[in-house]
Parts: sequence; C-alpha cells; structure tokens
Amino acid sequence: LQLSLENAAARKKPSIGQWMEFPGYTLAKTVASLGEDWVLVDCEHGNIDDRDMYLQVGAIASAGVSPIVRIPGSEPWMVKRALDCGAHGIMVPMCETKEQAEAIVRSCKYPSPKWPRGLRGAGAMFAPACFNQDGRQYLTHANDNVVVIVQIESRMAVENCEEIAKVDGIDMLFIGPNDLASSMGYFAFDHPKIPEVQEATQKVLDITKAAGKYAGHFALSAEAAALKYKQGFDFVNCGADIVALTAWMSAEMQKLREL
Ligand code: 3PY
Repeated sequence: LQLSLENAAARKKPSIGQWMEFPGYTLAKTVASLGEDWVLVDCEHGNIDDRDMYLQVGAIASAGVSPIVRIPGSEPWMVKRALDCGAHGIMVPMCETKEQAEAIVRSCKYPSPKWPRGLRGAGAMFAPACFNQDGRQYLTHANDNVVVIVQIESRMAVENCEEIAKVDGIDMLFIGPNDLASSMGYFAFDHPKIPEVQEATQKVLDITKAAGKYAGHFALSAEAAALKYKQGFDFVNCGADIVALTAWMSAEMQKLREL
C-alpha cells in the first residue's frame, strides 16, 4: 500500500482526498472508510498533537488509504516524527525558496548513494506497518516511496516556484490559496475571484507540470475540487472534517427552526 499518483493518472481519475483537523483514532478510521485515495492529517492548523498524529496515521493506513501529514513548519524533527509514524506523504507549509526546498528534501531522505546529504535517522519503528512492509523493506524503499509535497502560498514562493519545482526530490507543489491571497494583500476567502491569485495559480501549475512534478490545490467542496482537476491539478481535497460537521449541523438546525 502506498499513494500512487501514477496509478491515479493511469486510471484517468484524479486522486481524491479528505482533510482532517480533528484528533482521534476512531474519527480517522471513519473518515478513511469513505473511499478516498488519501487523507491528510493537518498538524499545522488542526487540533492534532504528536500522539494523535501517530494514532490517525495508523488508522488511515489500516483502512487501506494513504495518510499524508501536514507538519506545522519545516524543522527536521517535525519531518522525522511525521515520517516515522508512517506517513505516505509529507506536506510542508510555506516553502518560499529553492534552499528551503532542498533542506526539506534532505530531512525526508535516508543517507544513500543517491542522497548522500540525507538527514533522516534510521529508527522508524512504526512506519513499516503503514506500508505493509517489514523494517528492512521500509528502509530500502522509503526514499522512493514517500511523497514530498511543498506548499506554494506566498508571493515570494510564486516568484521562486520554477527553482523550487526543479529541486530533485520535491514531488509536488501544492497551492494554499487562502494564504496566497493573504500574502498578496487580499482577504483570504476571496481567492477564487481574485484575478491576481488565479494568474499566479495558473503560473505555478504550468511551471510544475513543465518540471514533470505533480500539482496540488486546496478545496473544500466537490465543485471547487472539480474546477481544479479540470484546470490540470493532480491532487485536491474535496472537504475537511470540521467544515463538514459545522455545515451539516447548522443546516439541520436551520431546517428544524423552519419546520
Ligand atoms: C491555504 O489555503 O492557505 C492552505 O494552506 C490550505 O489549508
């Protein structure tokens, strides 16, 4: 079991994912039973600590779905914890330069002939089970199997995205449209209707594809995700647990008030 974007492309179907902000094993297991290709555990903005990250990543993998972890920053120890618990992919917020992207790749790779400057320590005790592998198989294949995703979500990142996309070991550039709009001086939630944000989004998509890398985008509904897939993105979530819960509960209460 591992996230295979190539398979998704060959099936001519986008890879479909969900996004988790809440903590907990049972919730992760429930969310991961809905037929996704991947579920993202958001340790940047979610209420998810190190212990819950371990539980949720294990729950998602045991449901046959690829767990992706968004870490809070880009410190090597954050990368280490997320990969050691068994994430199939890691998402790092706010990558703005080629140097930052190179440092992230070093943190993700075990030292090897291809990655002599890899920094990852060899003690992943729990990750092999999340790949249905033993420890030796995991250590042998992790450098190739783990998907390394950096977020492009500032004006500076857009300016530098060609250099970032070319960094060996970066597999995907993922646009955070809310932060991108904020960094350009707009209200974050207005991003779909801001021409400057949309031009930057198209530029990042074109450059990412030209570099032979995958492109991802954040979305919170099927309609928004479909627009991004049609535009050419490979990897888009179509919701988030807290958004689903609050929208459903408030709609039901509203209905009840009107009955
Ligand atoms: C953004 O929209 O800025 C994101 O990073 C998604 O959470």
